Amino acid sequence: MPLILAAMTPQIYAAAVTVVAVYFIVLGAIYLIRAGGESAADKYAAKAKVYKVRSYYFWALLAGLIAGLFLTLQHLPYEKFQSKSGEIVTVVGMQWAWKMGLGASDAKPKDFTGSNQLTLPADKDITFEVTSEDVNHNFAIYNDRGILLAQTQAMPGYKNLLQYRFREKGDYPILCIEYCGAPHTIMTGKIHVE
Ligand SMILES: [Cu+2]
Repeated sequence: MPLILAAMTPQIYAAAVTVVAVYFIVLGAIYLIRAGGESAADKYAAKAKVYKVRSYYFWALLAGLIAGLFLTLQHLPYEKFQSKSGEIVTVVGMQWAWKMGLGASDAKPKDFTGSNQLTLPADKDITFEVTSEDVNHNFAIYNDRGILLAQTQAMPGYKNLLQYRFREKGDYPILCIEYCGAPHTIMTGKIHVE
């Protein structure tokens, strides 16, 4: 079991929790629909049952919340991000490409020249300064298995900071995950980590 949990990505975990939760919601709805067709006394009994379940649900939720806080808060404070010792990468989104370059940039987003391919070091704190020269985009870093690792909005007039540390060497696809026009899907890039 711990092995299975270790192999689960947050996305798969969220999907599993959603499926289980939907199952219980559907069960509850079926129960209520069936109870609705019964006499007034049965309805009253059904209501009392639901209220009883609701109090169990409350305590289960509270216990889950406390357990969740206990399990997550003990990791605090989160790893301090020493961006001074790391790299800064400027990222500009445009219809329909990414411009990336090493270092901070004072150039206007339209004037910034960059490439949709970039090589970065592994195990170093990287701060992406993300903006857009036209409409809203979303800068998303994936691994080679198609799992989303980090993302932030690329917005005209704003510089959003995204901090990430690549633990493994390899190629990381960059996608835009904010619909920005018909050719949105060609808005890709690649970060090579070595
Ligand atoms: Cu897009």
